[in-house]
Amino acid sequence: MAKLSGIGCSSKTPTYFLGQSHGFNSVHGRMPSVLTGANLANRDLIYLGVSGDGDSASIGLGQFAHSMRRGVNMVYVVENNGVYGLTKGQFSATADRGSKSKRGVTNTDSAIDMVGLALQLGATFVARSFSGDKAQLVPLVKAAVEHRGAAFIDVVSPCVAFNNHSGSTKSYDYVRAHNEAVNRLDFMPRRDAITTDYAPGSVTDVVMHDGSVMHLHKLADDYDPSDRVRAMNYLAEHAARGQIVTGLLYVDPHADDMHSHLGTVDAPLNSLGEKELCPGAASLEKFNASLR
Ligand SMILES: Cc1ncc(C[n+]2csc(CCOP(=O)(O)OP(=O)(O)O)c2C)c(N)n1
Ligand SMILES: [Mg+2]
Repeated sequence: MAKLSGIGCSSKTPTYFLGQSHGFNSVHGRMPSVLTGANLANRDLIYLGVSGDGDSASIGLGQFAHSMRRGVNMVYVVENNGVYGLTKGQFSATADRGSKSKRGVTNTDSAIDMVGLALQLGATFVARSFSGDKAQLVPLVKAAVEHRGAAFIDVVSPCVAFNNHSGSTKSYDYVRAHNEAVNRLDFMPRRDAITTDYAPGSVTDVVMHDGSVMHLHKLADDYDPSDRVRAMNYLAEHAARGQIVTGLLYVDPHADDMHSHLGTVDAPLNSLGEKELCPGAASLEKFNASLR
């Protein structure tokens, strides 16, 4: 397991768990490129990137975008509180227009919806949840770990110090009042016997690469998590009504990751020796000839 992060209260999270894992606390907004490099060198690790809304939607927006479109095999978690918590509560790029800071200042800029961006950029597993809803969030994280490709989870995480007051749209009270869950997820690892017992139409099963199964309990009848374009519309329609859509919003169970796009060898690149890396003049000649 390799856990990587940027800078912020959120990016401190990997310090608090998985003490035996590889860890890298990178520069502000640079987690995605450091993670991409590590993943290229050693594809045999589980990659977990933890970031904040400032780290990923402001200084690191470009890095976030390219890790999504390249399909880097990772779980990318943004702890989204709508503020730069560590530097004492300035509005971040995900703060809703019209929401108020703790000091009463109104935010006049449009908000970036990271879920909308991830969908548009080609992420193959896109979800949103709430730090106050463990029952929804934990299976989403488990399923994201088993997904092969870029898995993005936007976790609305109220900042109790700077953004949990009545003018905030990222407070516990506001999110509880406006949360629209599209589905509930059970995650069944492959080692378990899989038995199903459900009323037809109320559950959708998604089989992952390794054979594990996601049971999706539909809460919104009109919601189809396999349709990227409809997911984008659904998100936009509900955002216009002030609703925060949560759950597994999009998944492509047949997704591929960056290594398969690039056609790299199965062995981690950091394990290749001189023989594989310098195959000799004859191989070079053959390769050059193929380009002439
Ligand atoms: C290059 C650089 N610019 C600015 C900063 C100052 N800085 C530290 S954390 C931060 C924002 C963090 O916001 P977010 O990612 O939302 O994390 P939170 O603390 O809210 O979890 C900023 C601007 C920095 N550390 N490095
Ligand atoms: Mg933040």
